[in-house]
Amino acid sequence: MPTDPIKERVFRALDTFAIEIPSWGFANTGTRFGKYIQAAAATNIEEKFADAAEVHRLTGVTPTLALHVLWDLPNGVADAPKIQALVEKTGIRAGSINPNLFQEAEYKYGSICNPSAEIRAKATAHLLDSVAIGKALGAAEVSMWVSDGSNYPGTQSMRRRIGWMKEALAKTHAALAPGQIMLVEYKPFEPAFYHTDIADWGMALELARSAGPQAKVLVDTGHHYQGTNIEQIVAWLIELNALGGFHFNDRKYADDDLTLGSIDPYQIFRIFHEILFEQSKGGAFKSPAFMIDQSHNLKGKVEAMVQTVVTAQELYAKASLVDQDTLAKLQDSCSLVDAEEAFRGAFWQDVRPLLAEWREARGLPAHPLAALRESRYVERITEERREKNAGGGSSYA
Ligand code: AOS
Ligand code: ZN
Ligand code: ZN
Ligand code: ZN
Repeated sequence: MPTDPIKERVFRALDTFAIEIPSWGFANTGTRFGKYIQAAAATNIEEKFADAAEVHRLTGVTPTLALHVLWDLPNGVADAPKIQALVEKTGIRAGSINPNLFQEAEYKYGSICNPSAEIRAKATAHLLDSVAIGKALGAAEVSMWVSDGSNYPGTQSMRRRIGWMKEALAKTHAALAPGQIMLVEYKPFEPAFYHTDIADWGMALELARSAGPQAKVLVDTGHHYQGTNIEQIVAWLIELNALGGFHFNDRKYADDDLTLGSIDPYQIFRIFHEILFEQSKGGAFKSPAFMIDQSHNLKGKVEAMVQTVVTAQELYAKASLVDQDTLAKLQDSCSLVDAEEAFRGAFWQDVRPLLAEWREARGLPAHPLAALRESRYVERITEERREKNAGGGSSYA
């Protein structure tokens, strides 16, 4: 049987591709103006695991669920056995553990960067508890988004807060199990609107480095100013062995948390290209954690999650079509138009038929969204959860 090199390349890429889905993607969310209640939204952790299992059944590439400590394990590490039971029941493993340093009123002026030593200690204890949860569940990453910052110039000492942050991160790092990774996420603004304590990848990188070797940077694609060359940041982080993972989503204006690839699919393709370029060199590169961080306020949640996963696979498959050797030669000879054509030519390929073939070869539904509709899963959970959501649903479930 003649082998098809294109198909082989795409299949090889797809076989190693997995993406983590967030528990908060199944719960009721909204905007700062109000919450949009969906009858089918998950109202508790059992339902979140059930939704995750359905997405995994349909796509085969979402074996882990990111957990949010405050929302999913309100009693901290004491809730780990309950989660473990759900892992066993559904076959979905615990993914990244996300501490919550932003919701409690006490954190109004900051958590680990708060001028109050007492509040800093409380926030640090929460980070240590998150590490303990990760250990109990065998979760690979503790994923930290620190929302600390200030709204007005002169109201906080940026310098002293750097010191407090370093102290808390070092303590957290010291508690990690071997192999456990601490991810440091950055974001330029929101909820703070003058200064954010970890505002960009340079700050995140320096903080990760000062915390220790198991700390890496997390790139959320929605956390950059307009026009930022995100793939260049990714290239640098790979170069520095500091890329820990991604929070994928898309945006038009700020941290919009829209469906990956809905606004600018070429950008995700370019990011994947940097990963695949490094992989093609055949070294010891450990692929970063691919995670989804989206809030579907208007779309149906399970449907949107399946659509996201499928889109991520399509863009990854497209990026795998870039012929690295050919591209390198064209770059060396500065054949600009041909190099660009070799690059964007891969982007313009329709890989959907190949994806359907790959899925069938792996015993998965060829068309996950159609299979979701046929299963009537959404109709079923809508009926089951309607009552529970009628009163407004619990916040973030
Ligand atoms: C917030 O903007 C960050 O993207 C967080 O990573 C994320 O949305 C959050 O951790 C969910 O709480
Ligand atoms: Zn994020
Ligand atoms: Zn965000
Ligand atoms: Zn985001």
